[in-house]
Amino acid sequence: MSILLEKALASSNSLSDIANKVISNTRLTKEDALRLYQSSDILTLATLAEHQRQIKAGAGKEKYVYYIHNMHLNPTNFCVETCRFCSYSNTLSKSYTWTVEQVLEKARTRIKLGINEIHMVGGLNPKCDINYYETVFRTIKKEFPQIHLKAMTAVEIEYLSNLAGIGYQATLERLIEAGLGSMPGGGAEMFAESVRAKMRVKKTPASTWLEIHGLAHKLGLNTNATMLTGIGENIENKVDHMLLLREQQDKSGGFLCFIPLKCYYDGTTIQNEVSEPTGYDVLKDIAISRLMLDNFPHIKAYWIQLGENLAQVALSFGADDMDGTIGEEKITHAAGAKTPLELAKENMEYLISEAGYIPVERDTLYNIIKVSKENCQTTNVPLEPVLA
Ligand code: V47
Ligand code: SF4
Repeated sequence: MSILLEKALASSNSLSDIANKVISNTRLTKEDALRLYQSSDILTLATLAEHQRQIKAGAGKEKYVYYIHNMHLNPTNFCVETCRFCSYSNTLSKSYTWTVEQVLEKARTRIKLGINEIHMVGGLNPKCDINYYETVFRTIKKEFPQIHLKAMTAVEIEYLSNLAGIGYQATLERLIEAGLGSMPGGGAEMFAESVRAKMRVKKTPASTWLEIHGLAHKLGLNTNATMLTGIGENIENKVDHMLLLREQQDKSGGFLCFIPLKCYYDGTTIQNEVSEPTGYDVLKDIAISRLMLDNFPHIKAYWIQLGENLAQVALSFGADDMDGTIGEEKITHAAGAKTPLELAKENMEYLISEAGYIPVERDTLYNIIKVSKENCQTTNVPLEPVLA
């Protein structure tokens, strides 16, 4: 047992009862999570989360940190919803909607560079109905059968179902038939109704978001889950959000990864009504989610929103995934993120190994593609421009 873990267990430590639960693999309660959020003993929290990360990783993989060579692809930014934190969506006059051929052209450029996943999400646009997405998926899969399509949030599934007048399960079945491989975790925002009301989130309440993920799991799809912070929530809202996800995972078991997100405010009017998460808050979200979501295999430090430096630190707070190379991020950059739009694989490996972990390139379902050598001599390389 490490010295830090022994210190966490010492009876003088105010979190020692929680530390004992973590070591003995006893599920943490809502009260435990609230105490962890209220505590300023961030190093004990990190120690416990790192311990849990290692247990989940399995023997021989304790130091593995995953990343994926992927692209984000957003076919439309027109959206019928008006969530107050969103700077990505636009009204008709300022919006874009790509044709199937334009989507394919974007995909081709990146697929040539060796990506193996397309992460595709977009606004809720009546022009992009289920027929549009079926055609998009089929066209991509016909030309590139090896590419994994991680696409459609539960919010989009709800919208497409309503447009087509069919059930969620029928919508999912049609999209799976067309090539959908898994679903990302977006659109969960904060499940608490009080926060949603303030942020004017009318779409997909918690029960519907969870129902759609449960159905996807039943149909054999893996999915992810997110939680958007910095939108006027309190710590109880965050803990309740995690508890709902943990309960759903107990029932349906198909979540692969949890991603705490952090709001950016450019182009929104909410700055003065909410408190912006600090670095401390972000690290607590990562660590506490690792401890509370004991049935989730992976916790992601999304470098686009955390920044590369904080994402590196998050690896010592329970995160075991740094997401991907991405290609061209639009949603957070529309709201003022200053991180690069993309990172080369070498940069991802550099960040991970500099933080003391072993970079592992993975596919969407966490099958290992390449394990870097333990002391890999990676360097931070400048990116070649790829977009025309
Ligand atoms: O659902 C919207 C959030 C999400 C803002 O599943 C904002 O692997 C910050 O879900 N500032 C999309 N965030 C991103 C997402 C995601 C990202 C990476 C990996 C995965 C995965 C999922 O971004 C939206 C919404 O919650 N968002 N506006 C904003 N101003
Ligand atoms: Fe539309 Fe999603 Fe933006 Fe809400 S967060 S306005 S649903 S694109």
